[in-house]
Amino acid sequence: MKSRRVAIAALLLALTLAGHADEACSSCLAPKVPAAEPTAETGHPLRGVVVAVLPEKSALLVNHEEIPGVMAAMTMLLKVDASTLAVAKKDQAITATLIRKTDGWWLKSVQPAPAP
Ligand SMILES: [Cu+2]
Repeated sequence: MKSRRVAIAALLLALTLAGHADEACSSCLAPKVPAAEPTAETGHPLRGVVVAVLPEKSALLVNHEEIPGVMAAMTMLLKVDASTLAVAKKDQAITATLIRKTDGWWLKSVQPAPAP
C-alpha cells in the first residue's frame, strides 16, 4: 500500500516536471513574444483622424493618438476591409480597434468620432 502511494507521488512529480519542461520549451521556441501579445489579437483601442483614403492599398492613412504600450502617436497606413474603405472619409475623426496581423496593422470597428 505504501509503495503504491509512493509510485503515485512519483508519477505526479513526473507529470509536474513534464509540464514545466513543456513550458520551458515553448518559451524557448518563442523567446521574443511579449506577454502582451494576446492583446494584439483582440486589439487596442485607437483614436485618430483619417488623413487619406487609399483604395489602391485597401488602407487608410491615419494620424492616430498614442496607444500606450503599443506605439507613439504617428501617421501611418492601416489596412481596412472593403466596407470600411467604402465609407471612410478624409479628415474624419475616428475611433477603431487596432489589430496586428501577420501582414501588418489593421483597423477594425471603425466608427466616426467627434473631432478632437
Ligand atoms: Cu502607429
